[in-house]
Amino acid sequence: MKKQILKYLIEKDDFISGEELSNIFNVSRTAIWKHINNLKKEGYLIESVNKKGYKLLNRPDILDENIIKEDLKAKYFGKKIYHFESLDSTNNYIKNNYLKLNDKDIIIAEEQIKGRGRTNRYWHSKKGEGIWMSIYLKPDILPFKAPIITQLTGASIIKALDNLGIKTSIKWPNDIFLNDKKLCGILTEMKLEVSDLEYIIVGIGMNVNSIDFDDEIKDIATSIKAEGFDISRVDIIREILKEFEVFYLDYIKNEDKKFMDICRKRSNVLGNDIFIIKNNERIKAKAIDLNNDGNLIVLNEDNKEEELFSGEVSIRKDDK
Ligand code: BT5
Repeated sequence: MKKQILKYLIEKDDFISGEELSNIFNVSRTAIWKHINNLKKEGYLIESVNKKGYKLLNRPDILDENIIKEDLKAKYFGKKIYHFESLDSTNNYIKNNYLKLNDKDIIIAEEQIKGRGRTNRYWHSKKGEGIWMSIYLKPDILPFKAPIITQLTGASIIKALDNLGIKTSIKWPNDIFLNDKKLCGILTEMKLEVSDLEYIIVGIGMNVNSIDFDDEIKDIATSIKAEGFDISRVDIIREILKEFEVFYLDYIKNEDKKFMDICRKRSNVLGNDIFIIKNNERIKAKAIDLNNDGNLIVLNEDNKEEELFSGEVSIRKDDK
């Protein structure tokens, strides 16, 4: 009943009287009042005005499965969302529990104690400050077709944020930038069973509400809020799942890679001089293209073309 009342308030988007609600749901006005009070306790901001009734002003930004599902446009992704107050890492959760999970399940944590970036770098993931989320995938594809899913995810995030009025760029292979600072990182991992793909984990870490960053990242990181936008984590997750679903299903079913167009168009490295960091070595090069395998084509110092695979390579845009 509470859920139905909520749905009604969302759709109405205006005042509705207690009497009208009690007629619609065939319960007393006191019962309606109790449900409204419970919704308020859950964090829903509901205005009550004498003679006018109730109006929903704001929904809570809790990453609870039911709240995300309320207005979710994705059909498959988000069907099952596991939401935790705290985890070591959402990617680790999948690694440790994959036998109990199903294809396309989503894991979200309000905080991560040991959030990870590539090569075990620490990923700052404070409570309530961002989206710390992993997607569990069990596609029937060959293992070599999996790494490009990092690019697919990047394109989905760019599109999702476009839909919300935030224009970001992508730093190959796995960073989303907003106003020249890192907003989001993607960590794609996979498990092989002999030579077959057992699963893929797509980990997404996006700073949303953070204002004060730890010293280690304060010069390089930003958040949605720090750049002046007021958008809820729930809305961002809904958009990401919607856009990811379209690109992912097209890729798995038809090998469609139109997401690579977005990665090229919104790349902040193509055409620039960069430094490639590989095994602690720093090599100067110029980024010239991103091919349809998701690999970066660079011109090295001898003017020779080289294809970079995302795996263990980092790039810097300048000599920092
Ligand atoms: C990444 O690695 O950018 C991938 C980050 C993926 C995090 C998600 S959260 C959900 C899921 N569960 C996990 O445990 N991980 C995934 P990489 O390209 O290696 O970048 C790591 C570097 O980014 C660090 O060395 C810092 O310099 C910087 N960094 C760390 N935390 C940051 C943050 N919150 N915002 C911006 N930059 C950060």
